[in-house]
Amino acid sequence: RILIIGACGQIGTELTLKLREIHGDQNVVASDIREGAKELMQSGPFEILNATDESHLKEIIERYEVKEVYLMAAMLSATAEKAPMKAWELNMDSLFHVLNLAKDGKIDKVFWPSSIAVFGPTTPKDKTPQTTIMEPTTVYGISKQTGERWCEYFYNKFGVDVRSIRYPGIISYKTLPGGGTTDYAIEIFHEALKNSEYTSFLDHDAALPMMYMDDAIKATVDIMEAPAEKVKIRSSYNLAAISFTPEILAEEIKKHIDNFKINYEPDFRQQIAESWPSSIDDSSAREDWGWDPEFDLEKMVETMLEGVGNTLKENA
Ligand code: VAH
Repeated sequence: RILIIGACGQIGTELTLKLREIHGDQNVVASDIREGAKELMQSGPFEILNATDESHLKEIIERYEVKEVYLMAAMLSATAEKAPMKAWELNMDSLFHVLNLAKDGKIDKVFWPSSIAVFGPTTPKDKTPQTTIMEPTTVYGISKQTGERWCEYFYNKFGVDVRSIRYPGIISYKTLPGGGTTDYAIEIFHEALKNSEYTSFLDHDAALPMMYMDDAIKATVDIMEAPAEKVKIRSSYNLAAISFTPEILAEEIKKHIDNFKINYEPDFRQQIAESWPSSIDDSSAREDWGWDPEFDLEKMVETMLEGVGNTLKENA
């Protein structure tokens, strides 16, 4: 069976539903610190699990005969700045528990998400290379950079088959994100449809690498299904799809909502965004395991407006 830790989060929710579609509902166990979306809770096994509770994690893995683990639980960039030690504990202890269980032969394969947050203000910003200067200035980024080093160490030293992707900002409508710097690119759709106006917490020219959820899920499934010998990088792969600024995103939304108005009131998250790349070179992922995104800016905006629009109607 497969276990997803952090299954009720923004990526976890849709990853769980996709993996249940592929492997069968009963073969994918969802777990999180609290219950989640109805569709997720009703479609297969669920366990309340604190990702830092090693003995409970081990008990669940043994009880369900879990062979693959997707560790999606983490405290994201903005929230982590408000609780550095809690963020470090959650992001790192959970990873050590999973890597050690894999080292002990309890798990055969691990997915662990990294982030473009591993890059910092001294990293080349445009088409950031796979291997380059990494001096992250956020707690979240430091935890992801350290996590990458440990994933590669457990692969090299103990043969643990752990695979990782540096997600850019992920855009989706089924589950709201929790505490990210890129969340403006989701909030903007809800506000545009409700009020035809949005005040962005990032400045007009804050360019960031982004990706529509379906592409992020596709990359996650693809890297986990790739033959082990094709996964040459065992720290984490750069991944890219779209790069845009709040201004460019607003212009695209205006093609659908012509009276849409955007304002800019940058807050502390502007400094986080400025420390990150504006675009990513993902040629290694394309070459090694065939990465190829489907959603460009136009298609993402159309899909988000339709999806958020339907959600607002359902909840009206
Ligand atoms: C965040 N959405 O904003 C996450 C992601 C690259 C951004 O890591 O913290």
